Amino acid sequence: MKTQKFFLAVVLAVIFSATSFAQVHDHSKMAATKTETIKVAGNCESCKARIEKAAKVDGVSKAIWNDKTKMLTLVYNPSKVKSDDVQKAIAAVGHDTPKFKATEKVYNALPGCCKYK
Ligand SMILES: [Cu+2]
Repeated sequence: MKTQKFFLAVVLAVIFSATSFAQVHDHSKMAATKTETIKVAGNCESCKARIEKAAKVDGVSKAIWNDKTKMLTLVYNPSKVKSDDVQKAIAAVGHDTPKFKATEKVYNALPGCCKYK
């Protein structure tokens, strides 16, 4: 009985480590890119340029903001950059995202046409 339990524990340990290894392996294989759409507040063409420029941080391969839908399409490498970091960078130049808000100081410094509040 004791040996049986021990054997079972060994089998389980082997299965567990094999599964976690497989997961790690899979993860590195699919770490290519992730596409996400994020709502970003803004108005015009200069907002678009500002948002897209701010969103192009290291690890972001594509950032396209639509001034009609206010949606930013983001293609990025999740192993290099997090969506939150991109949203922080966008908020830092004056544009609100669902998670991060622009500071009043930065917002007030935006040109008149870009005041979205
Ligand atoms: Cu604008």
